[in-house]
Amino acid sequence: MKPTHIEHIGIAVKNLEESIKYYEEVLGLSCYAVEEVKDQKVKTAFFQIGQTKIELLESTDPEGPVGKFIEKKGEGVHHLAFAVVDVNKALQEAETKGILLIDKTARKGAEGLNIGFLHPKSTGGVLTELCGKK
Ligand code: CMX
Repeated sequence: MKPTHIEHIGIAVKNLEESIKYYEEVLGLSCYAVEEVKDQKVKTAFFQIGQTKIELLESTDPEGPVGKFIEKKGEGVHHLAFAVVDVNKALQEAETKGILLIDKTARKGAEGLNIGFLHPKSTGGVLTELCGKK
């Protein structure tokens, strides 16, 4: 599938507004978008660094993926997202290579991108997202 770059790094936080302060005031980045992704039960904030973004994730539901993660592990790096040309093709390719898929086909994520997740149990403990425009 050969990803072109790291599209974003997802970071689970307890409080979006509080966490944005660190990225803006200490690192000097600026938050260019805040968006709720209802389907994923999160509110997100984005920062751009070169080709890559930082995506802060605050849970909107304790039973959602980020709510459960925070409860179990606390704040921290939640997932790594690779940019691929065609998400559905990349998911199929991963499955044929024995990777357990969370999403069999692409769905819509933040910023209108197509996304699909690979299960951390088959990727060495790293929740992996594939994302792209196609
Ligand atoms: N990174 C690494 N491992 C993780 C993880 C993460 N983010 N989240 C859960 N796990 C691990 C758990 O620790 C657990 O390991 P053990 O069995 O060793 O304890 C295992 O995965 C299964 O976890 P679980 O609690 O039984 O299962 P969950 O119901 O929490 O589901 C997962 C885990 C990854 C399948 C689920 O979080 C998921 O479907 N994630 C994809 C969607 C998502 O994360 N959306 C939020 C971001 C959306 C966005 O970027 O816009």
